[in-house]
Order: sequence, then structure tokens, then C-alpha cells
Amino acid sequence: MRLASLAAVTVALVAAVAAPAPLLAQPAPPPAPPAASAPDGRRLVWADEFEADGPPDPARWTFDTHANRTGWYNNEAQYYSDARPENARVEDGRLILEARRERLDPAAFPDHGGQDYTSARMVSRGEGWTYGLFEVRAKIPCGRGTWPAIWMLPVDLKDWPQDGEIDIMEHVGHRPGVVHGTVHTGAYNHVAKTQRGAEISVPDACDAFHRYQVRWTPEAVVFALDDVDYHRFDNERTGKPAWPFDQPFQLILNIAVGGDWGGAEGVDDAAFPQRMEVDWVRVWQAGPETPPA
Ligand SMILES: [Ca+2]
Repeated sequence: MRLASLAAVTVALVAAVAAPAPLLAQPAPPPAPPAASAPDGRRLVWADEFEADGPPDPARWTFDTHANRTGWYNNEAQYYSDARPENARVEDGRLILEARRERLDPAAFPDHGGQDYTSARMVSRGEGWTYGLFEVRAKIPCGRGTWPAIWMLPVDLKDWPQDGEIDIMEHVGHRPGVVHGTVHTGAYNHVAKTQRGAEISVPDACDAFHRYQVRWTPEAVVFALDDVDYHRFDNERTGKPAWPFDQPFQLILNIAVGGDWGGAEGVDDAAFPQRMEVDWVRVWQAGPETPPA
């Protein structure tokens, strides 16, 4: 996501999750409550349930705006605003990230770089996490030209891709319903067309919430959708070029617009505004008594 990932996709799976047949004459059950605990002895170490309407919690999130003036990576077309409610707000228990077709006034936004779209790119605050189970329950946009992402970079990023990247969820509007999970490292990255990723068909990804998950241990990074694994990247034990994943990473939520991948088939301006809604972000880690599984 930091750079384009023109998909050298290795696996394609279809998630077929069979719901149990409901009993007749019973009222529809309420939405399933979230599982606030995780298996394998893990404990919840960080979360945002987005329960308070208004701006995203500044104690948990910051807004990345650093490339607005120069232009973002991959020839992306958006301006990322800083805590602007039109682009990022909490409503009814959900984070709303909204990409809009609009050109802001540089007099009011001095870092404006002439972009024709606004959006937001939120980064988790703090020291980050080394290993853990990361889960984001989200509904994503499908407008052509959108490129929503839920992903991770090192807190102490000095050198991409050598320092690594974990893309928990990427989606481009010109391939609606196809979700990508990808790892980039020095040895395996899209520049060399060697990134290690997979795609999974999620036909209702833009209409329904799903849980996008990564389980990251010293042994592997495993990608799952609604608890169903669909991609595994193993630690080869050959050193950092193949496995830079022993240092703290932070979470990033954004909607890019256009760009080499997201805009490969143009941008449908009539589709805007486009939203990614996030019900929660949860991070579990193994308890002190439990070695990472
Ligand atoms: Ca929520």
C-alpha cells in the first residue's frame, strides 16, 4: 500500500461461510456480539470500538498528512486531511472514513498540493506491537478509483521495503469484492514483483461488515477473514531481508483515490463520496503465561 502492489497473487479462495438455519417463528437474533476475547490465551491489549460520536480519539490516532504538498505515493490523487470531520469522524459506533471529490482552498489548507479529492489516513499512536492478533471489522467502498486499506508499517520505519509492510486488507474499486492480504519485505516486494500475497473473494465486502484479521507470530503472518485463514507467510529464518517482522508495527487505516493500482481503470467521480466504515479495531497479544502460538 505504501507503494503499489500490482498483484502477483498466489492464491485465490472463496469464503463460503454457511450460516446455521434459523428456527421458524423465532425473532431475528440481534447482531452477534463481538468476541471480546480471543483463543489461544491471548488478551486484548488495545482497541477502539468507536463508541463516542465526534472526532476520532486523539489519544489513539493521529493523521498522516506528510506528503500532501509533494503528492502521495503511487501517483495517488487524494489530499489527506488532518482531523477534518468531513473525512474522518465517529458516528453511531463506527469510524467513518470518507473520500470526497472536492478541491480545498489552499488559503485554508496551506499544505494543499492541488488534489481534486480529500480523504484521511489514520495511524495508531503509541509504541506499536510486535506480534499479535489484529482484527478490524469494516465495510469498505467499491467505487471505481477507490483504494481502501487496513495495513501496518514499522513504528520506526527507515527503509521501505527492507523494514517490512503487512497489508491486512486492500481493495481496489475496479475489482469489487476481491480482497488482498499481502506482505512486503526486502526480499519479497512489489517493486521486484515478488511480494507474497493472496486474494479472497468477498462478494458483499462493500455492503456488509467483515472481520479482517492478521495473526502475527515469530513463525508466520497469517491472513484471515471472519476467522477463516486464506494466506500464510512463513518466517524462513534466513534473516531480515525475508523476515523484518520482529519489531513494533503500527496500524494504518486509509482510503486512497486513484494511483497506479487504485486508478488503473480510472476514477468514477460520480461515485463520491465513498466511505469505509470501521466498527472496531482490536489487538490481542499472548498473555505472559502463554508463548505466542
Ligand atoms: Ca463500534
